[in-house]
Amino acid sequence: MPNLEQTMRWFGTKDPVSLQDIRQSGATGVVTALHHIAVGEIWTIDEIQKHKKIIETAGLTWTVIESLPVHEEIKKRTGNYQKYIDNYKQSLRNVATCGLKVVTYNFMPILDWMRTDIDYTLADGSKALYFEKSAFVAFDLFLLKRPHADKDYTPEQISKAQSRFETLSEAQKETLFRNALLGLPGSEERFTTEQILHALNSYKDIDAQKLKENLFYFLQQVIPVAEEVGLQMAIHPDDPPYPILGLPRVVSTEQDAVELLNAAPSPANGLCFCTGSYGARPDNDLVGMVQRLGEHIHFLHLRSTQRDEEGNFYEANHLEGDADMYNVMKQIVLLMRKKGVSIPMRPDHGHQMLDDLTKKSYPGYSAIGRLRGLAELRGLEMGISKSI
Ligand code: DNO
Repeated sequence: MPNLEQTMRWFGTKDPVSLQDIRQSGATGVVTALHHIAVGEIWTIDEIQKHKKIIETAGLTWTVIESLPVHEEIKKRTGNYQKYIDNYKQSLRNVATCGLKVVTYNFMPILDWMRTDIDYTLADGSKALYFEKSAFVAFDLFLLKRPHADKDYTPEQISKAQSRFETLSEAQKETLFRNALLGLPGSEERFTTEQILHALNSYKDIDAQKLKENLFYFLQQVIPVAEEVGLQMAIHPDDPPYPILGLPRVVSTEQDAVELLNAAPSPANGLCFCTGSYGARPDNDLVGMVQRLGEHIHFLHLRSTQRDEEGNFYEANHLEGDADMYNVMKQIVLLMRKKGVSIPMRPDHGHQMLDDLTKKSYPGYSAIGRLRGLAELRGLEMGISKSI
């Protein structure tokens, strides 16, 4: 009977969580990327092999890439986008040559995930990642001062943001600014105000329709190559799953997923089903999505969020919060049986807890919090699997 392939994310040799630590979590593999290669450049066979060797020497496997990032020119379909697509195709051929199986990527313009607080203290003293709507609007209007940002919010949202902003000390304003412009997970780089405003402006003529067309074009180019070399592409949803900072986001709902799958029909065209990202919207039916889209789920990020009516959410313990993890897992177990294959999974994020609290790690990726998540999810899977 196929079981989940249990993995943990690893950011490479600079990651404070080592491969040995990951091994002790019970994971059999890591998901990782060549973080040192600039976005848009080709991943060479040599570099991929070097990375793979380090992982295998530690007794772990590497079958899932997270991420092979898509260059901004491709998302905008400007400048050298065709060259970057050709490079992407070459990277796909190279990773397949090295025996990798799944390629995770996303199509979020400029920014990846967005949180306003990376140290949100919960009642038990552990710390979680938090997205607070009013703080975010305050960041946009009063710190970033994005031109015409007020058009994107209701008068009520603006006045709430104003009140929230008035409660912040100078130090808290700085932290909010830093959190919001945090670079990609696994990187310590941050945008400056000028850089981000310039980047935002470069999307001024790209609405959701146009971004979708650009995504579909990209898929029609790369999916045939992925299929030919036996790779599975897994697109990660938007996090949070709606437009931010005036940027369109087009991988937020079940309908978005269906459309992108239909744009390039192939067994290679699939999803990274992230229950935390899709689940931050109450209108995404996670259990139904596994039932209906399961055939295309190539990789799983399991995580839950706790939402409120204002649009705030924090990352809950993996088995708590709004995601119905029991029923999601049950559908996944049934899906693997039906397909007769294991699906790779990682516990997505985790709280900073116990010794994590005094150690440095990438936000969301401390060792013990993720270990707790993995342990709970693994137990849930076994319990369900043995009882049905
Ligand atoms: C955050 C991650 C995302 C994800 C990318 C995939 O922790 O889930 O940053 O890696 O969006 O391309």
